[in-house]
Amino acid sequence: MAPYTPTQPALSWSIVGRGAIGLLAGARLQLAGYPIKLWLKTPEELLLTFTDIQHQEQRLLMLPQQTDLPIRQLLVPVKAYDVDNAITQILPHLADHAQLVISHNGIIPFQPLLDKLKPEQGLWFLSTSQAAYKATPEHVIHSGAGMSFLAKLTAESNSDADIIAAMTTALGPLSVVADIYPILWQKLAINAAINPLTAIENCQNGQLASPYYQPQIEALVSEVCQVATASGFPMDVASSLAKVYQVITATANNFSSMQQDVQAGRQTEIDAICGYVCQQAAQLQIAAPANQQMLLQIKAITAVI
Ligand code: KPL
Repeated sequence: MAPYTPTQPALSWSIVGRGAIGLLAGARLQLAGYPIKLWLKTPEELLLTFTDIQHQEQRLLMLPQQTDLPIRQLLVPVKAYDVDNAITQILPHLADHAQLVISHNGIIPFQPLLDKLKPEQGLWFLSTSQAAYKATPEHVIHSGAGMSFLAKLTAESNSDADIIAAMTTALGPLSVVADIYPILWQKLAINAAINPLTAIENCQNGQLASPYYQPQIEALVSEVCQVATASGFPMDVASSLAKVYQVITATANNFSSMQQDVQAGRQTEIDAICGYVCQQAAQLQIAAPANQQMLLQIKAITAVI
């Protein structure tokens, strides 16, 4: 695909929260000349140390979003369970033509979000396999290079090329797709296999390469494939399993986001991952016992933390 060239000077972006992917995107945008503001629960400046993929360190000052200025470009890289709440809070501050890019693990229904937006406001979904983590609350490390997929969920508009250019800078290499669902289901297979097991075992992703976990991984992935296929997104078990094992190898030293959430006593994205698989499976009258078991085990662990 030919690279996109912005049609006007770098547009300013607001980024919700201070999660690792949001700070990675913010750092890369700011370094490329985009004005960046952070939308935080408690508005404050952030003096960020950013370690890029080549281990180069940069110091960046990120300012909080002023609530009196309409937000035109908004990146919402928050957990699946927080998206609705974040957008509801920011809604009164959005410009009439604002473009919003959401990015999270798992699948949530988009319609309730679309229903909140004005006719000229745009909604996009970005799925990324870029990896980043925070060594401290002020230090983000770009720990693994991956690619991202971007799809527009609302009608085309004049600013689309600028959004694509900015997201290429933020989290590229980027591929623009017409339908995000096949990508979301593929990522769901990866997250359903890796995230709950690493959280339950309290281990790095690489430990799942042991043959001990193979029956569980195969069961989880084949259930995701069956449900995705029955939902109209055909997925083959062998190639999906191969992708899961590629990610396990490529991220062997990483701790999954769910392992980190469980260890930090935070809410997890299990409802949008195994929970979504179980919900769709129930509607389609397909059995999904492996995903059901992960859902229940993660709920049980997080209930006692
Ligand atoms: O997306 C991830 C996550 O941790 O949420 C994987 C791909 C499993 C990498 O850790």
